Amino acid sequence: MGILKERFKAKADIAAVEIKDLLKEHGSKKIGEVQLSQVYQGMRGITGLVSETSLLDSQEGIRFRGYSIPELQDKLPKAKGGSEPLPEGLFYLMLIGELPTEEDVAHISSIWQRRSHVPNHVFDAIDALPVTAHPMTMFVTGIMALQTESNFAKRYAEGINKKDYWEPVFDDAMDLIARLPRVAAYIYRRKYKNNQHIHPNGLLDWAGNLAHMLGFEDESFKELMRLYMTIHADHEGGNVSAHTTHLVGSALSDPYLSLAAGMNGLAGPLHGLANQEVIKWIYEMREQLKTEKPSKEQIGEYVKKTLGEGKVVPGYGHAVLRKTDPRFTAQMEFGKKHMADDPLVQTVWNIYEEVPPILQSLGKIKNPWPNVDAHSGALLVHYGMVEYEFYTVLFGVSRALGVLASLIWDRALAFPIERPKSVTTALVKRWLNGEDEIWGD
Ligand code: CMX
Repeated sequence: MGILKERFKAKADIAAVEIKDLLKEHGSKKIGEVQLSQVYQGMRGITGLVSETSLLDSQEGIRFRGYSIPELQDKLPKAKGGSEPLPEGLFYLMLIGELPTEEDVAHISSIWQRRSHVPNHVFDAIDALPVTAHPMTMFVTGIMALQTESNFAKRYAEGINKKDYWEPVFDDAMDLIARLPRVAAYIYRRKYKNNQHIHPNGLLDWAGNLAHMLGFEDESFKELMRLYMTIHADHEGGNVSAHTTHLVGSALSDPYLSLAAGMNGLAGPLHGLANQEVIKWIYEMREQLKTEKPSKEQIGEYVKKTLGEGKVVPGYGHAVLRKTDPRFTAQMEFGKKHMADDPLVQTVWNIYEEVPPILQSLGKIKNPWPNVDAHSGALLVHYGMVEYEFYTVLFGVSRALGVLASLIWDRALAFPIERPKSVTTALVKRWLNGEDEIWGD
């Protein structure tokens, strides 16, 4: 067993005993009451999941194992000469629960380099799709084609002891994370760069190598990728991509099947696809207004037009957050440092001034503030990555870090198959009339 695996196993054994004791003593304690409106409206606010890797506070935003994004930027190891955190370090933190040393991070970089080989049939599967296919369709196809490599699926077929499930899940997670940058870069270069692919550079860190294979050698783009891959990685357990990965994994579907399911959820416009929608929306605004840099008044009018057409303003609002997303702020800081004069980035900042009061004035939107997707595209465009349909793939590569670290924990803690109870409206009506009961199991 490798060092990382051993360390994880030691932590997981302690946690499993703690949880067992905790449930023995407090298992029947009530966490809260569920309202009928929550049952109908997306289970908002119902605590029903355990996800060890991060926790979201509605006011403060995300904390990964207790650390905020600015704290991660301060405390996680950096690339040589760089100032942004290496995502390898965040993965270590999410998996082990402690800050990594430089050596731990170098160890993960080298494991991921070693395991990054993508078999040819994966590229063939992607190539079988028309080049017009959406990059997220290609990405999920690539992940599904990689499933032939699943250690968990093989070991399960051989009859693995359930106590050992976590181990091949750990191996699959590491393999998958190692291979995703190559799959993502292949999709980008196939669709947008004439099928001219770039070999990996084994000397680079995971995110730096992704930037390199995409075709961006600028050191500050590599820094952006390190930041991007860190801040998009996890957002506790209830968001669609994390919850789906966890749910599908609970059926003992292997990590490839589980991640592909989660990525299909990320591809929805109310979730990860919002990052492409933001840039598309700004481009359309600029085209309609015939200006590269719309004024604040023009932006305000355009927002009202969007709302009037029954559409959402992409990049704004959140199911849990009630303040500006710290992931937005981290990207804004990056923008100020590297490209303060960029007209598109400035437009994003002007939108940030204009949109919240308008959304607030509608009276129904719980959070008028920007989320992570409001900013990310403008930074990518600055470096020349203008192909916005690709953006959600980048989100997905990063999100794999969090959801796969969680999946390893799920199996180590022997979480059972997920199966909440559903009801029909007919039953709800009978229950309201006192003619029937709504059972909890
Ligand atoms: N623009 C217009 N209307 C919005 C809105 C926005 N940005 N955000 C919320 N609303 C509307 C909702 O559609 C809902 O309208 P109806 O009552 O007519 O159905 C109402 O305001 C109340 O919604 P809410 O409780 O404030 O928000 P939800 O928890 O239901 O939804 C989210 C959260 C993110 C789906 C929603 O804010 C939204 O659609 N935002 C735009 C898309 C987006 O940026 N998604 C990315 C989120 C981050 C991520 O996962 O990557």
